Amino acid sequence: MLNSKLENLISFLKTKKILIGTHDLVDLDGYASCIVLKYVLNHHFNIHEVSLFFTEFSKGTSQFLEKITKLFPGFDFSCSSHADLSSFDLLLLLDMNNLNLVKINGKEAVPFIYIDHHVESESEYENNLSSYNITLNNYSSTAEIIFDICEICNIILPTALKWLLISAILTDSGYFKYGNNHTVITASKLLDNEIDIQQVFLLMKSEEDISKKVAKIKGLQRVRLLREGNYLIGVSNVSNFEASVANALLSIGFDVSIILAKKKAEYRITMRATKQICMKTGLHLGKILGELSILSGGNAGGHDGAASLNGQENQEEVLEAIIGKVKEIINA
Ligand SMILES: [Mn+2]
Repeated sequence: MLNSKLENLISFLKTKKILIGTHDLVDLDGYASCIVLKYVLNHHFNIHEVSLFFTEFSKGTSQFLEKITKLFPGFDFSCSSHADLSSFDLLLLLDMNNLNLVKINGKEAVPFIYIDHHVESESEYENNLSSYNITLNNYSSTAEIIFDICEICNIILPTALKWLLISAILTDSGYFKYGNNHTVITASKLLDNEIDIQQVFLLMKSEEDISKKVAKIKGLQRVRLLREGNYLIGVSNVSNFEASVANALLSIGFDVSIILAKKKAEYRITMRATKQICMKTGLHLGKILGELSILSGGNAGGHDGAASLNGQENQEEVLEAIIGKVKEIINA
């Protein structure tokens, strides 16, 4: 399927002026996928009017970039954070499937295409050229899709780009915890003599922020334990680092974690579930939050074991509905 989609997409892109971008708080998967796709379009398909655009980087991405730039001093990892959309024909949006997640002025006016691995979003936009979208939710990262594109086209990537892809795959798959066979096989193809996995681990190790540690501890102090048979659900709240808190709850023994974080004008609910509970019960957090996003007046997205929702309204109702839905599924 990727083969035929790719052929159509490439012939459509041939004559276009393209801007490649990803969601805000750029993570490694979004960053690596954009950089490598630009390389592929430039070097393999001779499409040269391609620019990159990134908004704010996540802390992890910034730390990683600092280190990888030192490792490959000759390689240009830089990118622009300003883009005048009026000079482009098309936006290629990677690692996202909801236009709201990208912060570019005037984005509504430009035709766009997604390349992504998340569950397809409910929202439809007039300017999405949906027949060209490549959305494969059986992939654990967009980087794997981009690598498959390289393989289909027999492209040999420079070592620095392989570093980016392997790092992106490791982050998004939670070091294979959320991955599948394809994830491991792709990683093994990327690891050649020039890349040592221990060196990659070292580069990806980030210094843990003291405020993140405090958030995790507070999240644990406030946790509400709900027991459903042999399953444990943890509900808590923090102001920041909700994803880390959600992960921390799983690591101490909860099967499902639900973390509420109140932001300025909105609230965010972040959830995690173990692979085991998802496989045994059919629990799919991305679907649950997707269904409740209308009630929240916001948007949601994610996978079976990891998902989040940004809402403006009905915070308590949404939270209770999530808990109810999780109980219903795991008791069915
Ligand atoms: Mn991703």
